[in-house]
Amino acid sequence: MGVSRAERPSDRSRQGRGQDRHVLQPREAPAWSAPARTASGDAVADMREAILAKLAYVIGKSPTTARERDWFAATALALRDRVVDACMGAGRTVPNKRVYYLSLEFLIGRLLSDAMNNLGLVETTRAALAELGIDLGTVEGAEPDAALGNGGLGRLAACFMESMASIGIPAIGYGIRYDHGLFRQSLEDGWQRETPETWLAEGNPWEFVRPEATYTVGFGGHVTMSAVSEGVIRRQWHPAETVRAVAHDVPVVGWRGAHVNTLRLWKAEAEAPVDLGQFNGGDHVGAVSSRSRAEAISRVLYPSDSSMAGQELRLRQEYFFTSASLQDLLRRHVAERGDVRSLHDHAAIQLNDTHPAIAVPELMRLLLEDHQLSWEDAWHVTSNTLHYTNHTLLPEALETWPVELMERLLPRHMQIIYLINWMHLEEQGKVGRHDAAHLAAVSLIDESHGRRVRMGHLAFHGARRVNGVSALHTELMRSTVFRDLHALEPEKIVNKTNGITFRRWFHNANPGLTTLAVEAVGARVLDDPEALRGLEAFATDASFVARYAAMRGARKEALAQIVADRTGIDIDPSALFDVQVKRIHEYKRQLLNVIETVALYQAIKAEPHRDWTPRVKIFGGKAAPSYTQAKLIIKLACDVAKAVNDDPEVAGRLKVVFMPNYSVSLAEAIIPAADLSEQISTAGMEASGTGNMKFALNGALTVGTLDGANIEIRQHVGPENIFIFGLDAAGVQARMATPNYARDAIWASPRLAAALDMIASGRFSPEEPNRFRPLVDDLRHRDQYLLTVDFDDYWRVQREIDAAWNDPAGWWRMAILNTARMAWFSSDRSMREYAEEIWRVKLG
Ligand code: 26W
Repeated sequence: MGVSRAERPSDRSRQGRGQDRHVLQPREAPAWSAPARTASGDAVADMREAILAKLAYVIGKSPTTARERDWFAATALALRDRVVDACMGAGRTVPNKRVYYLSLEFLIGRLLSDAMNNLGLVETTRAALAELGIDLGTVEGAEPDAALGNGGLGRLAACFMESMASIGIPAIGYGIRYDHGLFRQSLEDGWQRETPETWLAEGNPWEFVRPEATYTVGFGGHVTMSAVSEGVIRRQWHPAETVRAVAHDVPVVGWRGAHVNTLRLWKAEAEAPVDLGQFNGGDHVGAVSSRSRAEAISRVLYPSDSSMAGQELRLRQEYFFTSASLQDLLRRHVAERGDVRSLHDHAAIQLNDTHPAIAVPELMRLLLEDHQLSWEDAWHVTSNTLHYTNHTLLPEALETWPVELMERLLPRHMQIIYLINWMHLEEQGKVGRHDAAHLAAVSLIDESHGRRVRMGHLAFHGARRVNGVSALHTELMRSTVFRDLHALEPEKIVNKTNGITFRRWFHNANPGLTTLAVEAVGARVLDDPEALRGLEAFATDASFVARYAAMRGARKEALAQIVADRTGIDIDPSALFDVQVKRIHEYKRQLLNVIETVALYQAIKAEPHRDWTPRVKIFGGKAAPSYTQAKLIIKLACDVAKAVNDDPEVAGRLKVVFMPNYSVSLAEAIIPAADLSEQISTAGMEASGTGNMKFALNGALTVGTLDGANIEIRQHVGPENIFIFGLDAAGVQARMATPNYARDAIWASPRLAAALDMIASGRFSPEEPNRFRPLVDDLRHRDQYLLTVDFDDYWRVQREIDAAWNDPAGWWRMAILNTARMAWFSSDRSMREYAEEIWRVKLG
């Protein structure tokens, strides 16, 4: 065992590594973690000895030589043993039906506090470490985030995994064990720089490697035909290249340790580490090149969640994990049930967006070729087992793959897709739909710009149920992208509004607020979020309000410290913290927020003596590395921040911060400290949003458009407790059809015109006056996302918010009512709905 290199603090700070280590919630003992206070001496001693044993015998360190990271690994390994105990204790009976959640992304974050909290071991672990002179918060901070996802879709998958384990849905999540998760973002003079993320650099104490669960995945090659009997032809694929998929299992423990599920992540390995023939022939480089080609598949997460890049490696990733997962679940099914024909009775497969949509032809292929089913039987099983969730309707994000690429990489799948499509179009003929426009609209192949496979259509056609992620989004699926397919099968599309796990986003992220809730309405609230409703009675209770406000104040002070550490900017915790954190995308309209900031800056400078409500605008989020416009928006936010923060005339009224390297851990520190949550996407474009739910649950008030789940949040918290502005989805559609809407909107709004002029003038970029022209020119001439149209109403509602802030009793009442009324947005509720209405699976 090697002795680890001594840590060099100077290196760490230079690379910006380890900077997330201090993203921590205050970890005062929460009164509600019951075993905690009563953590018996025995339990603490057992935990202490378990940690010491891991430190010595697995890490090979003594308490005197152990670094923070070693203490983390030892603690995680000790906790993992308890997870295994919980798993074994739950019995090893075969469930009647399992859910398989296939997702190219799982944006997990840290697991230690999740595991401790769900096992009721927070206080035991804290006490055990304290006896060793170690602070639990420091140990938690040493865990790297597992950032195996980009944003909403990946984080949703992580919330769903935790909820399924908590409510007892037997499930296995399948994904890729990327060596490098989402890139690390730094800001160099306001410009985003990306560096590789290295979460596995010191191993992953949570995972179990399962070499016995290894499958072969093929690529390329050709297909042969052979006559089996009169009129029966079998086709066989002979791949040119094969890659091994090796399972790595992360246990997912549910609330109170009642259930443990598995997240199975595939690592790509070469069939042979070196080609010995080539090696002995002297071609040493060639001998290892097939290895690098194979291993490249699980090397890195694609960092775009907004546009479809169409690169071959991405398709290889999609097929790699889908094939391995289907082979694995088929093997398990046959071992448990004997007959593959009953797969749909015992397995429900959920495709998280179209990224695993190749499952449609792959499951067909495996059933036809490995299990010798007839086409009809294979299609019956496939189309009753698969289900598909759509997460976006933005045209540039809808996956399509060139037929030419599919034929080269997956020739057998392309044949199967052709046959599925042929039968699908034949069906249309049988019901009298011969018109070319209709057939072109429902075809799985888009012939309009080169020939491409429409993965959304493929997933839709192959699935038993298709769902959207908010009421509005589901309605728009029916009326836009899937209109023609929906007309053929009107029962197929159902809505399943997203949710968030309250264990991470309430109990763990906000122990102070959770304690208040427990004190007010009882410990039942930990198991049944509907009990939060009882907080309504406290919304005007002076003593409760004071404690709620004090709790928020403490989190704002903690965030102010993090902001100062990371950016050098001092912010005043008594100001209104106005937060927009999420991926940077034009449709999310961070630019609208920045322009409103500029307009506010101008207004304060014009009337410096008015009683302006002190505000801190906090931004955070990553731009896809190739998304030039998004990167320019980050730069603008940083340049505006510099000008505003340096201007003594607005000091004490306005500050602007762009927090670098937004992550799950940073979200856990920011969200409980927010007063205002910005959810301002162009109506019709944000499928759901889930950050919106996290903020509202933690008592931030929302300023938002009638988009995605904002609409349902308004229904639950009440229209008087949320700030809505702007056009609705129908209004957006109508306005887009009118010519020159941007020019007219700017003409009608001197305030907007002045803000745009100031940005275009180079006021924020004197060293490069034209830097932001592309942003302003786009708004003046195109404005695809209707910023100009919504600006005045956004300004109006922001001033309404200023006024509301100046009535503290009213503000806190609204905040508390938000917390009290958000229970429905628990991902436990989402998962129960999927279980009953999509998967038809019983809770364990
Ligand atoms: C092919 C490139 C690509 C990659 C990922 C395109 C699109 C995606 C995702 C589907 C984008 C995504 O994360 N969508 C988000 O899903 C969340 C969970 O349902 C929703 O809350 C967000 O509104 C939606 O943008």
